Amino acid sequence: MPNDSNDHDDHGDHGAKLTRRRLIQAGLAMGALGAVRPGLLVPGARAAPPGPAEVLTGSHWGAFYMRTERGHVTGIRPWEGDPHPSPQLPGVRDSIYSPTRIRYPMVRRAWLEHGPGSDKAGRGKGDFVRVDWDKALDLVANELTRVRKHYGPTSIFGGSYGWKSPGKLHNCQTLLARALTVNGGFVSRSGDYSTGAAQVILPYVVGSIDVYEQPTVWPVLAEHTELMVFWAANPMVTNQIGWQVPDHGAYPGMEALRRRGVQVICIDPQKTETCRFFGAEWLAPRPQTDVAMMLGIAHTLYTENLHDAKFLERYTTGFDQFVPYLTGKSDGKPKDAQWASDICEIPADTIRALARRFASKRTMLAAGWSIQRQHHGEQAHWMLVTLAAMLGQIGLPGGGYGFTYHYANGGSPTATGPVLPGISAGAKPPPGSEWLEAGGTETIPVSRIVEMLENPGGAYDHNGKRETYPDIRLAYWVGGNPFMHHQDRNRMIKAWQKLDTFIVHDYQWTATARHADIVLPCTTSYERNDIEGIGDYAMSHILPMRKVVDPLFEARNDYDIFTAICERMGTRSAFTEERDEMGWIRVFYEAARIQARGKRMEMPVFDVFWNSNKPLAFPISEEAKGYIRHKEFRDDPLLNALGTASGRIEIYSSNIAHMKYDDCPPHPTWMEPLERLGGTGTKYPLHVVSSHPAGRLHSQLCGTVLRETYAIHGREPCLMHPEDARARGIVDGDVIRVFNDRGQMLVGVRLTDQIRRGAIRVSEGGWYDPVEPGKPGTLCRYGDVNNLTSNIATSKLANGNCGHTAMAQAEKFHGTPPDVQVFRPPPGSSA
Ligand SMILES: Nc1nc2c(c(=O)[nH]1)N[C@H]1C(S)=C(S)[C@@H](COP(=O)(O)OP(=O)(O)OC[C@H]3O[C@@H](n4cnc5c(=O)[nH]c(N)nc54)[C@H](O)[C@@H]3O)O[C@H]1N2
Ligand SMILES: Nc1nc2c(c(=O)[nH]1)N[C@H]1C(S)=C(S)[C@@H](COP(=O)(O)OP(=O)(O)OC[C@H]3O[C@@H](n4cnc5c(=O)[nH]c(N)nc54)[C@H](O)[C@@H]3O)O[C@H]1N2
Ligand SMILES: [Mo]
Repeated sequence: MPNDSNDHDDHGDHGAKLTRRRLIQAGLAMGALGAVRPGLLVPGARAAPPGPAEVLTGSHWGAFYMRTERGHVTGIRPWEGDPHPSPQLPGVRDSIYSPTRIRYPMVRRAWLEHGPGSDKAGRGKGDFVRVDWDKALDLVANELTRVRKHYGPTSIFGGSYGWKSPGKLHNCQTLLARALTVNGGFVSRSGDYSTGAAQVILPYVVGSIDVYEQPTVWPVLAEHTELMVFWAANPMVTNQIGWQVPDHGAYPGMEALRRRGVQVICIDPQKTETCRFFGAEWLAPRPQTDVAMMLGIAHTLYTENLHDAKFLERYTTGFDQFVPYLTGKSDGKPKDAQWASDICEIPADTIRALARRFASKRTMLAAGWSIQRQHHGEQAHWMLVTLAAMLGQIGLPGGGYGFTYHYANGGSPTATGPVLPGISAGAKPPPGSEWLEAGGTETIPVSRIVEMLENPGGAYDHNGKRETYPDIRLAYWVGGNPFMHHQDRNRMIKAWQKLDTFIVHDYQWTATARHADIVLPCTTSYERNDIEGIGDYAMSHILPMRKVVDPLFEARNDYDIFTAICERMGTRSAFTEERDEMGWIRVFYEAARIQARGKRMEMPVFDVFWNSNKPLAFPISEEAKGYIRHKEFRDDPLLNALGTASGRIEIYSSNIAHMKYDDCPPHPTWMEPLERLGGTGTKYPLHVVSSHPAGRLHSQLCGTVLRETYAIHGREPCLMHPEDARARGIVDGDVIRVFNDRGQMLVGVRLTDQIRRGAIRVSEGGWYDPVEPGKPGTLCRYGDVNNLTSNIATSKLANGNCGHTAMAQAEKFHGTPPDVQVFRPPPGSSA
C-alpha cells in the first residue's frame, strides 16, 4: 500500500491517510516539527502504575486495563489518560465471555454433504455441523481454488466491509485482501457506509473528501466561536468510539465550549444527548428535508444582502449559476423561507432568524453524516458548504464548517508523532498493477452489493463512468456484519442465494455468521498481541496491545487462519513474509522509531516500550492547538488552491454537469427523496430514524450485558412521540410491530417527547432474528432496523447507501410475542 495506514479503501483509511498527510504537510509548512522538544519520550506520561495482574490494551472504545485472575478477565478499568471513558466498557469485557461466542469451526450441513451451492434457501436456518480445523481449512482452500479455476478472480468477493477491530497487524480485512491478493486477486469495494455520498461529491466541491479531515480544533472553537450549530450531529454519543483507539479529546473540547457559554443549536429530529449536554436550542425539521431548510436560509441571506459577496467572488465559482435556482428565476419557485418551511416544517420566521443569526455571529456549521445517508444525500453536504461559503467565514478562527466534530474525536489537536505503519493488502505490488493498490482486481461501490448479486454482467453508472457488475460465486467476509449493516434485509437475503459459497470469520454468532456456509471462529483483540495508535486525529500515543488471555474455545487469530489457508494454496511465505505475530509488531514499531528520529524524537527500544504496559506519548505543538481548517486557502487562494477543477470552492460543478445525471444536478438542489414525512405519494406515515446506538458500536456488544440497559421486553427499543402512540393505542413499554412493504419487525416502545412527531427511532445494529430464517418477508423478533430501509442508491454519482430513507407504520402487537432467539448460539454449535 502506498500510504501510511494499511486498511484499504475504507473510511478509517481515508480518515487516517488524508488527515495524516494533511497534517504532516501542515506541520512542515508551519515549522511545527522544529518546535518539538527533542529528547527521550516517556511512555504514558500521565499513567499511574497498573495493578499487578492488569494488562493494558484497547479497542474501538478506548484504552483500558483488563484485570485477570487465573487466566480469566475479571475486570476492566479505563486508562488514566482517557478524559471521558466510554460507558460501554463493561460490555467490552463481557464480549469475551458472551454466550454468542463462536466456539468451533462450523459448516452448513447441506453445503458439507452436497457441496457448494446446495440448498441456498436453507442459509440462516442454523443447521451447522462442527468440523475440526484441518477439515475446515481444507474446505476453504479447495473452494477458493475451485472457484478461481473455473470462474477467475472476479468471481470472488473479498470487499468485506465493516468495523473490524483495531490493531496494526490483526487487521482482518487487510489480511483477507492480502490472502486473496497473493492467491491471484478478487473483487473489492470502494467507499464506505458512513459517508458514501459525501466522500464522492466533496472532491468536486472542495477538492478533497473532507469528511475525514481534521476540522478547526476545539481549543480554537472555545476561543472564537459564538454560535455552534450541530446539524444532524450527536457528538456526545458518537465520539465514544474511534476507528483506531479513541483519545476522547472531543469531550474536554465540548466541555470548554459549554463553560464559555457558546450558543448552541441542534438541528435534529431528536433532542439528542448533545442537545441536552449544552442545554441547546432544539430545532426538529422533518427528516430528509435539510437541503430545503438550508436553501431557505440561503435565500434569506441573499435577499437581505447578508451574504459575503467578496468571499464568494474570491474563493468560489458558480454562485451566479446557483442564484437563478435560489431565487426561482430558473424554475419559477423561489426557495424562500416560506417555501422551505412548507417542506421542513420549521416556521418561516425561524428560518429567516437563523439566517440573520448565522450572518451576525462567528458561526460554525458542524454537520453529521446521517443527512447524506439518504436518497440524494450528495446534496446535503454540498448545500452546507454553499451556506458556509455564503457566510464567508471559512478559514476564519471558529467559523465555517466541520464534518468530523462528531466522529473519532475530530478536532482534537494532532500530536507530532510518527505514523505507525501496519500490515498491507498487497505484499509487494509489481509496478503498474494499480489494482493491487486498490485492494482488488475490480471494485464496486460498497453498498451496491445486492445489485451486483442480482445483475451479474449488468451495467451501472458511477461517478462519471459506466461500469459492469462482476459475476460473483463466492463471498468471503471478515470484520463486518452485512446482515446488519446493509439495507432492505429481505431483498438482500434473496440476492444472497446467488452465491455458491459464503465464508465468514467472526467471534460471535452474528446474523452474517448464521447465513454463512463456512464459519471460522476468530479471537477478540484481547486474545492476541498487537499495536495501535491512540486518536484518529489526536495521534497522541502508540499503544502496546498485549494479549490478556488465551484464545477461548478453538478460536484462532485471523492472521493464523489465513496463513494456514495460504499454506494449503502454496503461498504461505508470500503471505507471512516469514514473520510471526511479534515479528510484525516489532517491524511496525521500528519503522515508527526511524520516522520519529527524523523528527528529532527518540523512541525507546521496542522491548522497553512493550514491557512498560504504558502508551508512548507524543507532544502536541502550539501550532496544532491553533489549527484552523482552510486557513492557508483563505490566506492565499492561488498558492494554496483547492484540489477542485477551478482551485476554488465549486457551487456549480462543470464536471458533474458533464455527467448529465438526473439525480445529481450540477449545483446543490432540493430533490424529493423516494419517500419522506410529508411527501406526496408516500405510503407510510412514520419516518424511521436509524441513528447510531449510544449503548453499542453498530451490532458489536449487542450480544452482551449492555443490552439489559436498553432492551424493552428483551427487544430493541423504539422511541416514539406520545401523540403518535396515542393515535395507535400504543402505551409505553408495549411490544409493537413496525412494518412497511419491505419488511417487518418487533421492537419495544419507549414514549418520549424528545423525538419529533411523525418520526420514530430504532438504532442501527440490532441483531436480525427471523422467525422463519431464509424466508423473505418473515418477522424479525429482535428489531434489525434494516428490515425497513431501502436499498436505493443516493444517486448515480456516489451510489451511497440510504440507511436513513425509510417510512413505516407501527401497531400494537397482540398476543404473545415470539421469544428472541438470536442471542443463543444456533442449535448444535456449542457441542
Ligand atoms: N439503517 C442504517 N444502516 C446502517 C447505518 C445507519 O445509520 N442506518 N450505518 C451504516 C454505517 S455508517 C456503518 S459503518 C455500518 C456498520 O456495519 P458493520 O461495521 O458491519 O457493523 P459491526 O457491528 O461493527 O460489525 C463488525 C463485525 O466485525 C466483527 N469483528 C470485530 N473484530 C474482528 C476481528 O478481529 N476479526 C473478525 N473476523 N471479525 C471481527 C464483529 O464481531 C462484528 O460482527 O452500518 C451501516 N448501516
Ligand atoms: N456510540 C456509537 N458511536 C458511533 C457509532 C456507533 O455505532 N455507536 N458508529 C460510528 C460510525 S461508523 C459512524 S459512521 C458515525 C455516524 O455518525 P452520524 O452519521 O452523524 O450518526 P447518526 O446517528 O446516523 O446521525 C446523527 C444524528 O442525525 C440525526 N438525523 C437523522 N436523520 C436526520 C435528518 O434527516 N435531518 C437531521 N437534521 N438530522 C437527522 C439523528 O437523529 C442523529 O442524532 O458514528 C460513529 N460513532
Ligand atoms: Mo460508519
